[in-house]
Amino acid sequence: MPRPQKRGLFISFEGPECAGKTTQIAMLGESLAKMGLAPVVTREPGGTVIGEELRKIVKHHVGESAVVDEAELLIFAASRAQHVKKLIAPALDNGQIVVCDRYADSTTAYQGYGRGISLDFILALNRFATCGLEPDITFILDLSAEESYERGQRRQETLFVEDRIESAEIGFHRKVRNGFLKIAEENPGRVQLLSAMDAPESIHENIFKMVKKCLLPS
Ligand code: Z5A
Repeated sequence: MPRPQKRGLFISFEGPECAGKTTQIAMLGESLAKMGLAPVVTREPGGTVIGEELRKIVKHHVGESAVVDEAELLIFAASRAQHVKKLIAPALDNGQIVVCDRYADSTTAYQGYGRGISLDFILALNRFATCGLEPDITFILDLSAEESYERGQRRQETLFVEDRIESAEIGFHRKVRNGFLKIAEENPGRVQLLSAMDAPESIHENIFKMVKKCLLPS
């Protein structure tokens, strides 16, 4: 379904669990606020009432009631369809900056490269769910599965909620990481690949520099 030409700026953050997306999004939000800009910060799955309900289903049902791979893919797509039409596209059409914690690349990496579902099918489903809306710029924070696991362990000491996808075996997370690397390689115009092992401040400096370039093209 065609949608009006977007006028705002659409930024997505991607990468494995604990790569620092939340940290970087908060830092970017603060820097943009200092410029007098108020980005719409949102996340997937989630971002709308329906999306947040779907998030609970897909993340926290474990054991016998856990979703099967096919349902998992469709739930992420359903959350995204709702998100694009109800929140992202209207904000962009209104000239706003949208910063999204995960978007369609996560489906390619997790359900495609991780679970092994057909990449062609996922490409078509992503196009359908997003009405073809792609981010202007995507930051992939790259982290090894081992370091992601270590960071997750440290965090779980303070916050424990069972999470079905996070607790998948390390081999799955390695495939996901490689998937993100492949996505970066195949989309050099849109994707910026950054090491998540650098200090948060230094990662932020790079990100902010690139975002400013998009806002104020020379
Ligand atoms: N998923 C999917 O399968 N398919 C899809 O289409 C979509 C999603 C959209 C969403 O989980 C899950 O859904 C996710 C993929 C799947 N599952 N997994 N795995 P989520 O939204 O709850 O969580 P997440 O997206 O994986 O993010 P996270 O775990 O909250 O991590 P993060 O936001 O990237 O990192 P953080 O919270 O900023 O930092 C994590 C920790 O690392 C924290 O203790 C920080 O202090 C530390 N940190 C941050 N930056 C650094 C640096 N630079 N150095 C050292 N330590 C750092």
